[in-house]
Amino acid sequence: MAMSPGYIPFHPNPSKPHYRLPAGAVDAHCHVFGPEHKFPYAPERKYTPCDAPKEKLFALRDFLGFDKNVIVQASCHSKDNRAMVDALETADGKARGVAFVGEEVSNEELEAMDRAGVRGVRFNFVKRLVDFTPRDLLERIAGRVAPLGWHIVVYFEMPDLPELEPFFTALPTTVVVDHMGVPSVAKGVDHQENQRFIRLLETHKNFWSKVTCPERMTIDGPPYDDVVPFARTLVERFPDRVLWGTDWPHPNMKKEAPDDGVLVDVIPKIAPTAALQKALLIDNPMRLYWA
Ligand code: 0GY
Repeated sequence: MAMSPGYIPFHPNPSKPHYRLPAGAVDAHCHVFGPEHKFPYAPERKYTPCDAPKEKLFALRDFLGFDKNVIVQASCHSKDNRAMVDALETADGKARGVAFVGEEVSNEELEAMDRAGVRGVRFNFVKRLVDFTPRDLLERIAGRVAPLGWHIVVYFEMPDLPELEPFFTALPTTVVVDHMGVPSVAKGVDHQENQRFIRLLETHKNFWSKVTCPERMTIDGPPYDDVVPFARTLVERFPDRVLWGTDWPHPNMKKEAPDDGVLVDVIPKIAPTAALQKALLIDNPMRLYWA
């Protein structure tokens, strides 16, 4: 199957970051796509990506200086978690995963995924990526994964937070928000929309945020300085509940594929001290995924 029209493949040769990652750093948000001949894309997908197999992900991990990956199931594979689980099983303990499941998943399947290194499920509320799922169905899934000690990753865009917040705050697990809830850079850090998100983390200690994807929010483009204040605010206020990741292979970018080396160089701007960097890159992901 050909890539979706306009789909931009990942950067062919990212630069070496200037920032040297601490030993043991975790890339806590990335994906594997295909290869399609082995792991076909889901019929209900909203886009067909460029293959981004585990070998490429592991090579990028080593090139950038990361030690481990957290591989998040993306919507183009929908509920078929085989490519992600295969990557976990062949990563020598250096990868954990977040799955996407429906109610039909059996307890045996959940337990097998747990043994492979899955530690969470993702609820995706971004309308261009997935169809609507009734909240009561998601509540039942949450109730089944909670006893495994798994967390729930939520992907939404900030204008939708008021509607989703009551559902989120009733979840019985740790809740990890993808990409800072995708704030509007034009509106600014102090806008009530973003302040509402900060209050959510302040009030609910089970909420974490990934301080990821400046390339999806930036107006000015690389090196993404216009997004830095959003991420830095979260890192400084919630140093023990933030995660960082590349988002490789960067599905559905509109203009250009980001250079992963340039993305890594954002880290010291959003986590300006060695202690914050250690929390963001090592302590937090290790606590959530390898404990
Ligand atoms: C991301 C972002 C995107 C896609 C997916 O599940 C997905 O297909 O996550 C996106 O297009 O915003 O988290 O990598």
